[in-house]
Amino acid sequence: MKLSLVIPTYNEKENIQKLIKKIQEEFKENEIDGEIIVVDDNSPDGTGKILEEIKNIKIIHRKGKLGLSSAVLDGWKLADGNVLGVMDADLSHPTEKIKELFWTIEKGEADFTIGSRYIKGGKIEGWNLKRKLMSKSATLLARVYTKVKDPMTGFFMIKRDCIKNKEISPKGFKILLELIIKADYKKIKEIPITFINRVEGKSKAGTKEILYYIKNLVGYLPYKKNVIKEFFKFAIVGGIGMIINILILYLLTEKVGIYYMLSATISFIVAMTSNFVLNKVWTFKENIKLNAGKKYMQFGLVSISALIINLVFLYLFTEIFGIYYIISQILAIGFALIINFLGNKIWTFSK
Ligand SMILES: Nc1nc2c(ncn2[C@@H]2O[C@H](COP(=O)(O)OP(=O)(O)OP(=O)(O)O)[C@@H](O)[C@H]2O)c(=O)[nH]1
Ligand SMILES: [Mg+2]
Repeated sequence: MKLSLVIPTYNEKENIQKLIKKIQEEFKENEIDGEIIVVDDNSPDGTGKILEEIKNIKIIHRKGKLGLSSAVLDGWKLADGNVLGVMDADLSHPTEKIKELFWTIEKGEADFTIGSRYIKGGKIEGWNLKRKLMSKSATLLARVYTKVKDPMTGFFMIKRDCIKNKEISPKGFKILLELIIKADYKKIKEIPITFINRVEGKSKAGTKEILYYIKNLVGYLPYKKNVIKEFFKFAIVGGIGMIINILILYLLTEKVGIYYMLSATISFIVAMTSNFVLNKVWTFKENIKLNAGKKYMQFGLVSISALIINLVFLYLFTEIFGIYYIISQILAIGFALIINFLGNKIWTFSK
């Protein structure tokens, strides 16, 4: 098999020569049939000029900063290999892992390999807390669509056949998640890597990328109909829970004669338990016995958080925006439902 490794660059003059040298050495030492394709977006720092002096690489010069994802795709268009890869130019990704990602595909163990920072053995060096938190939140949100632990990494390889005739066109930085959602692959494998924060040059990731990311996430919904289905099932279960809650409250208070505050507590617990069971076996199709105790606790915590969010929104809409409280509550329930669903999908029922 042949590997075509794309390196997108924007202002990477301090890094690019060193990186290419390292990759070429890796190819040689490990007898990898590989080519390097650098896609430069007319970097103001002159990266493009430096590239012209390097031997044995393909170069694409684009007019201006057209974005990371499209740079990767343009690079792959020029690729000869049947395995397509990508790697950042800033020396953040370990070149010594190239062989492992490639060989795993060559040996047929997977058709999609990912250099992962978030599986056992992987790590990130040099990020501050804010950066870590941002990355973690984005990764958590992606769990709605995939069980891959690091769908945000910029270091991965995929067999060319997997994306044949697929329309791949993400805006912004995160092309990997789009491939995970749209490509045709049988097996994906995450390989641990140590990510080292760039030493030279500036980061190009910013607020704009966050907005693109959220837009992309919403745009993937039609490709993941099961998520929409789960959401509606979750909402139905919530509705059933509400009926159970009111019914038991009525029966215990009126027929059994229990003090209504106590029957409200009992009915809340019964409804939550029935919601839990229904969501576990029906919405998320899990075996009822799988980690039932732990998951019940998680479900309870998410439910209570959702209730608090509901109340906060109810207050905000009513007091700050002056909306009639019944309308506020309808809106607030909608928000709380989404949070409740996401919390349980991402956390309670993620495995
Ligand atoms: N061709 C091209 N390359 C880009 C563009 N934006 C980013 N890159 C390259 O894509 C890779 C990843 O960008 P980085 O800025 O390192 O993003 P990051 O790794 O999320 O953030 P830092 O490591 O903190 O810099 C680097 O090799 C950049 O040079 C772009 O618009 N066009
Ligand atoms: Mg980087």
